[in-house]
Amino acid sequence: MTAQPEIKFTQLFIDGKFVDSVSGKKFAVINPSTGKKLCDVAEGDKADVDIAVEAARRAFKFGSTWRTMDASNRGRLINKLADLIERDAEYLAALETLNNGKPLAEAQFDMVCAVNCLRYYAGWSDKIHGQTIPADGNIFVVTRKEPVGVVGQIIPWNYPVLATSHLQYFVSQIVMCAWKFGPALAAGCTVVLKPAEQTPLTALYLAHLSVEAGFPTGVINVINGFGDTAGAALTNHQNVQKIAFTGSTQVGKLIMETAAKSNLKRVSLELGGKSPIVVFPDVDLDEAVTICYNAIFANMGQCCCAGSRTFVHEDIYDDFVKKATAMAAARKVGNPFDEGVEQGPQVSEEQYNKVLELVESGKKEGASVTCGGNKWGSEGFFVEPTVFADVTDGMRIAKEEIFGPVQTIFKFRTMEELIERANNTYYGLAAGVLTKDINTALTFAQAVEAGSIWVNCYDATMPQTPFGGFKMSGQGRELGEEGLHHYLEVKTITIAVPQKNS
Ligand code: TXE
Repeated sequence: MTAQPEIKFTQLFIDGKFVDSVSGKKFAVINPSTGKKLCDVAEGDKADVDIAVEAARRAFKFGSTWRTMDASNRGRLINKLADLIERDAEYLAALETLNNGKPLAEAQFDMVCAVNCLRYYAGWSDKIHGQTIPADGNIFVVTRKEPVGVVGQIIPWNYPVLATSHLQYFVSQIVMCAWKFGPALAAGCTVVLKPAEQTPLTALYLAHLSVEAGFPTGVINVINGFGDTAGAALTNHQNVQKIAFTGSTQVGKLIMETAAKSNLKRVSLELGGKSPIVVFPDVDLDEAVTICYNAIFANMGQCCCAGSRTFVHEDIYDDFVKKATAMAAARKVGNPFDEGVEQGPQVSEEQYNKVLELVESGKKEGASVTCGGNKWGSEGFFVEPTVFADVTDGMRIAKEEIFGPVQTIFKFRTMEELIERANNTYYGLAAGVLTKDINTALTFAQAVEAGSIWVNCYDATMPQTPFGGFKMSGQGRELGEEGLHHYLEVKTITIAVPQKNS
């Protein structure tokens, strides 16, 4: 077992320094593997958000070091931050595992993903440009892409990290930070980030690394705190020009409302999902079962794009359920620091209770539990890998985001019926289709209402590929070139000239 890492930073990070909160208040961070306190961290609130936003505003001011820096040098700083994460990857991975409960091997892989994401956006820094436009009249017109300004970034505790041999994505706080910092800094914005109250530790360590990387003070600020205090203060702030949020659909709605009522700040949202993964009868069954298993069980099921509705063609349904059950039953649950452990605890007691409550509802509503269905162990927030067969569309487990290690398997007969049922959800984050027939794959891919469609793979999200939701799964996209747009304003500069020339 790897030794548990020392917790080095627990204050707020404002204007390049670690400081206590104005109120002096603190809150406990819990180890999800034991349910016991890991440490106390400073609790930020409106007063701290005000100070952090002011620091971010100063850093963004006309003539500041950040505003006058060559774009290529912004890229160098982002690359330097990536280098430092790489240097300290073992420590950071252990800290993530301690705080979030994810298996250490996954956390280690997350570091690679975070580094890749930052390097991708570092490369964009000096490639963000406008156009010259042949407009009517004796004028010369150029557009510039400018940073939107001070950005508030509010993140959850789970988040996905990246692809292994199965093109399988995992989830962590550090990757979430990379997804948020990368495009914002490449665009030239300054940032106030609020990590999830459950998992502030790696974001704070990243703040520490930003000093070593050489970012000017005030460019990166991190405020620990709760959603309805620190998060709401950020969303409500008159001097924050954009909020990038990842979290629940319910809070996403609140964020839009608050943004509209305060200063019409720009908003991008990456919210929940109930993503279908569909299996046609021409597949290699073992491979299909494995892809579906990884799609739902990765990161304890705490993945926004988890393949949480498994639709299997009736011809192979019974065989699929048998194999899926055997696979889930063999999943190794335990201390996430132990070698070979595939599943740690849910991130918090609240999430653990939510998952178990939904599992109970599935039993009551008549789905068949073929594996698991209970809590696991005697301490911490562990849930048994659970498989439900005979799930029907009206059940709560078919409609609500469980966010746990719970596979729900539905039976389908025709493509037409499948498309209707796959789209019968408020969500639209992702979908998967497993088949050897290209026409079947493309028919489904074109018909399903979701932001990412994976064919014969799942969760294959790379820094280069846009990610985000249709319908109530979000607004806008993260990653790829698309992910930059939300951090940029377009300015049109029109210059009168004596005479135009074509
Ligand atoms: O999310 P919240 P929670 C889903 C998943 C999960 C459920 C609840 O189904 O079970 O949401 O999780 C901050 N103003 N997802 O409660 O509350 C909060 O402090 C501003 C899917 O953890 O949305 C945290 O930093 N901010 C999702 C962040 O929002 C507020 C990942 C997320 O918390 C706020 C997580 C407010 N009023 C949960 N209230 C995904 N898309 O991956 C809360 N916050």
